[in-house]
Amino acid sequence: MFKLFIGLFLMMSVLMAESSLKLEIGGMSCGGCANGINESFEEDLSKYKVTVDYKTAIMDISSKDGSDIDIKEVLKALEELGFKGKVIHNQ
Ligand SMILES: [Cu+2]
Repeated sequence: MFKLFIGLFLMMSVLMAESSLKLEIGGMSCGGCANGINESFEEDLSKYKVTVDYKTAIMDISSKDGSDIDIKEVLKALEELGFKGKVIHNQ
């Protein structure tokens, strides 16, 4: 039983490690907000390729070198800019 748990945990860890993600962004009030997020990531987190669409409130993010995205780091960066990110899709 214990081994099953460990197995499931390892499987989940693998599934949760993603090199590209979609997030829903809360708190944007205009297209400038989306641009601000894009620019901020280009400056401070340029290891990620980021596209933010104000109309859909969706952010696409992928790591340029294919490594796993540090989701905590991404959510923290968004929070510091005044936005709330929520992962909506893993692929
Ligand atoms: Cu704005």
